[in-house]
Amino acid sequence: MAGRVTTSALLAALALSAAALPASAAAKQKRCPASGVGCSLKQVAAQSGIFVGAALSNKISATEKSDIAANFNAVTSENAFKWSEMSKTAATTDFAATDRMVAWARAKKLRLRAHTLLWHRLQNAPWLKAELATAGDPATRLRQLIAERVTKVVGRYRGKVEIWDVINEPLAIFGAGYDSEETPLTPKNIFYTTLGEGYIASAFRSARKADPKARLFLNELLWDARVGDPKSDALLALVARLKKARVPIDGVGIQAHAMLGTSSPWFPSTTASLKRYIDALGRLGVKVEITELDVRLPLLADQPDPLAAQAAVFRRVASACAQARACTGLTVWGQRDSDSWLDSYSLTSATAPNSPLLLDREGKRKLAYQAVAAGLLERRR
Ligand code: 9MR
Repeated sequence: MAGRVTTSALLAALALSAAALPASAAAKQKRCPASGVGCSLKQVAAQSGIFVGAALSNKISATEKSDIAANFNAVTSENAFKWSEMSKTAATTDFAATDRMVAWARAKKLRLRAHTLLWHRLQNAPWLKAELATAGDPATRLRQLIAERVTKVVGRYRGKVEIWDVINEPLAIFGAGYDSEETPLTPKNIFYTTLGEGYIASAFRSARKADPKARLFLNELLWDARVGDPKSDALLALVARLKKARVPIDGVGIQAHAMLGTSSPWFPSTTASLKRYIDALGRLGVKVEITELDVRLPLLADQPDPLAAQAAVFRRVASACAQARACTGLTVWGQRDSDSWLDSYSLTSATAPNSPLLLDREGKRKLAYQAVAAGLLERRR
């Protein structure tokens, strides 16, 4: 239960040890068997109708980019669209990296998910706090800055970016509220503390106006996406409020970083519980995507076969997505194990290599790759 997760449980879970990685390879074929054997995830995506993607960082090599084009039919910008990356000062917006990414995704015929327009926790505009501190009316100034950013960025890529993560992680890390105070793990939510929950609706409305055809998502971090879990229920309630207020939200992203140990809440509890949760979101009238899936291998070091156990976690998530009609996509947070953010993140770098992805350091397919394929092929069309 997210409500019961504590910082010490998180840190204890993060302290587990790592394991090495074998790999498996597969050849191409047209119609995939239920096991997915011999198929790329790109072929699985075509057959299942579920988009399968990977996050693309600004830094990766041409080889790794070609991994994405060969294995996936969708891509998410890992960092390029974040406010901190695009606007080093209040007066400037740099489109060089995002232009390159949009052009590349289009050339490779990959669906692009642009992540993200507003995120208070990390990679927010570095100048925003000072700007609001000196504004006569901080709320009016913030409303104006949000409208300007959303209109400028979404408008520039009108018709070229299929999905926007308009809002990222609005809710508190643990529990059901908002980050109203600073804590050691997170700054306060400056958007919420300045404007209240209405900041979410304003951003969605500006985005819809800037590109009426793009699909607009709210992306959230859940430790255990399950009806009855306080944070998961808070997200359901938030989406219900937005829908009731006719806010133009098309979808909800469930990040799915499986970072915690099996002794603490695990993502997801079971395939059935995740499916039930996606169904509950679907009944509110939104589509759902698994947006940032990764599974830290060190957490499974005590298992007889850690790579098989890792594959089983991936399988549970993929199966739930396939079984829940509202689920339209599954994205992993990087391609090769060597690209993962977890190896440089302060709370997880001690257990590097975390090896949380579908391709090993050489780009070979891991057991987890096959597991995602088999899970997604459970979709009946
Ligand atoms: O993968 C991203 C990493 O490169 C950045 O340094 C980090 C900064 O916070 O953000 C990572 O991506 C995050 C994503 O944007 C939102 N959900 C959590 C992800 C991991 O922190």
